Amino acid sequence: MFQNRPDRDTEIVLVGRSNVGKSTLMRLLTGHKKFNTGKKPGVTRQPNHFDWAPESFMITDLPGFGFMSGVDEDHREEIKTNIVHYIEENADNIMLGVLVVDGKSVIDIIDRHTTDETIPHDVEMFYFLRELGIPVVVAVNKMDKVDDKDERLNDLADRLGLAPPWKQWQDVICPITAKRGNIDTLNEALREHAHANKRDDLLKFF
Ligand SMILES: Nc1nc2c(ncn2[C@@H]2O[C@H](COP(=O)(O)OP(=O)(O)OP(=O)(O)O)[C@@H](O)[C@H]2O)c(=O)[nH]1
Ligand SMILES: [Mg+2]
Repeated sequence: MFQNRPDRDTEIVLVGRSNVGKSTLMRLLTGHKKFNTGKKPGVTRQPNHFDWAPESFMITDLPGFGFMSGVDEDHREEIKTNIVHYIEENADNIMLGVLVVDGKSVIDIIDRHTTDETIPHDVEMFYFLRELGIPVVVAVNKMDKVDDKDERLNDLADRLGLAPPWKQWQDVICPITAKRGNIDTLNEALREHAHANKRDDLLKFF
C-alpha cells in the first residue's frame, strides 16, 4: 500500500499510464524540480505529494500504470490496484483527477486494447473517477509530437464517450506540451474547478 499521505482536505491527483509526463507536469504545477522524470516508463513508484499547509491543499503525482520497463505483470497489477485503492480511500478529499495521456499514442493504445471483454486503462480510469464523483480533466500531453491536432482530439473525445467536436469539451480536454512549459489550457481548467468548488484561494496556484 501507499503510505505517507499528508493529511490535507483538498487534493488534485495526476493519474495516467507510465511515461505520459505526469512528473514533468508535477514540476510545472509545483515549481519544484525534485520530482524525477525519465525516458523509460516506470520512474515513479510511490505517490509524490506536494502540499501547502495554509490552504490544506496538495497535488499528488501517482505512479503510472500499464507497461513499465523491468517490471513484471504481477507487480504492474499490484501498482494499479494500489492506485485504485488510494483513489477510493481518499475520494472525499479529491477535488479533481487529472488524467494525463500521451496525445501521440493514446488513440492507438485505446483502440488496440478495446475488445468485447476489456476496456483500456485510460478509458477505465476516466469512468472510475467519474463514478466516484471526482470530476476529471484530461491533460493531453506531448502535443508537440502531434500533427493532426483537431482530428486526434476529436478521436479522443469520441473514445471517452464525449461527442465530438472536442472544442465543446475544453473544460475536460486540455491539450498541453509539458516539456516546453505550455500548460495554459490545463491551468484554465484548474482555475475553473477551484472556483466551482468555492476555493478561490487556490486560484493563485494555477
Ligand atoms: N515530446 C514531449 N515529451 C515529453 C513531454 N512531457 C514529458 N515528456 C517526456 O516524457 C518522458 C516521461 O516523462 P515523465 O514526466 O517521467 O512521465 P511519468 O508519467 O511521470 O512517467 P512514470 O513515472 O514512469 O509513470 C520524459 O522523457 C519527458 O521528458 C512533452 O510535452 N513532449
Ligand atoms: Mg513519474
